Amino acid sequence: MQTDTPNFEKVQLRHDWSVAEVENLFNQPFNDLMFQAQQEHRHNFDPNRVQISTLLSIKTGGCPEDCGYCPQSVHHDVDVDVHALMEMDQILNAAKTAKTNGASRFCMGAAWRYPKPRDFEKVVNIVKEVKALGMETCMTLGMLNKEQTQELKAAGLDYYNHNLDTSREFYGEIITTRTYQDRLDTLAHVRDAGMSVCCGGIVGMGESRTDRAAMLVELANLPKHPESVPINLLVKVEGTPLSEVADFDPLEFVRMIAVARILMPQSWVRLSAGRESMSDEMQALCFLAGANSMFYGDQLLTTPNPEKDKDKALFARLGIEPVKSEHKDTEHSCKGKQKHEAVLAS
Ligand code: SAM
Ligand code: DTB
Ligand code: SF4
Repeated sequence: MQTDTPNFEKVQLRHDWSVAEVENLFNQPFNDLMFQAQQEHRHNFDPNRVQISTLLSIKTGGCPEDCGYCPQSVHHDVDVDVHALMEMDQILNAAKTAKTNGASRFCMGAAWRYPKPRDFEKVVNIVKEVKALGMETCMTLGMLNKEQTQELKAAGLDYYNHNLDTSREFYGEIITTRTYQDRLDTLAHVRDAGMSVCCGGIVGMGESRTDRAAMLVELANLPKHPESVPINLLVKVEGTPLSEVADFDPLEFVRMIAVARILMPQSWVRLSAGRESMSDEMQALCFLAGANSMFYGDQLLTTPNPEKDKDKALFARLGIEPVKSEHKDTEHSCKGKQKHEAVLAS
């Protein structure tokens, strides 16, 4: 039997993990970790359904922040196609195409430290129009204050993406222009405004396993688990300070997914950036470990994502089908079940 939406039981989700305890999860034999993660996954979700989002960079490059991984920072010498905030028509056309292609959520990213008032006004209108197409909306615009989160919520924004990126301890090695607390403050505003939180991080930046455990602890110990947890594998872009970091062990990446699933059993764990460098077999292990969301479409923000045909073939090989809508109403319960309608179009 297949169901589109998870049937969450009212279980007590934990928010009191210690780093040592989570390191012990990581340190288990691979097969034991996978078994535990798969049990959690099956208990909460249909293991053969993956939620599909499409990304669009609505404002690219020229960002004043100095995030070491990011091709869009003015601090790095990367050749990106810099452009100001896109016109409404262009954005709506991209959203319609994404919908036709089977995406249930349209995620829009802007390379800002925070949105300035004139841009913010435009962004609010963009949310209203995309929402009117019948899609879930997600935005990632940098830091927001309380009033901005309330306005976005009123406009119909479903999700806000704002990543912690790494552990508190390693953060200063990667970003110096804003603090960990700045990130947490924006996340609290988003939560208080009643939007769903999309928050995760990046692995493969030279951090330790302890850092990875500590980042997951930060996420799981938030007052409420983020509804969506993107786990990005660093895309090494020439011209960024992290372009020469050693390749990351694929099985350690799978462990990261599995531990995220165990800590946040009712969250959508997103296999995010970095799929272009992953084999089908590695992605299959990620789905087995509990990943159940991903970006679909040839482009992430500035870097490539696997071609749509390649992902369609992967889904066919694995017998995976896309989720149309999550219909998740609270952290602990999800009552809505709906007929599966989504298909992947090329
Ligand atoms: N400027 C906003 C912000 O930082 O919140 C939104 C856009 S930013 C590009 C969104 C996220 O993309 C980052 O937090 C980071 O996790 C991810 N990201 C950026 N560059 C990446 C890369 N080269 N590899 C993997 N993930 C990356
Ligand atoms: C997230 O965690 N990953 C996405 C989305 N949220 C906005 C972005 C990935 C960006 C990868 C590098 C690029 O394409 O510029
Ligand atoms: Fe700017 Fe976001 Fe890139 Fe950092 S990750 S440089 S804030 S666009």
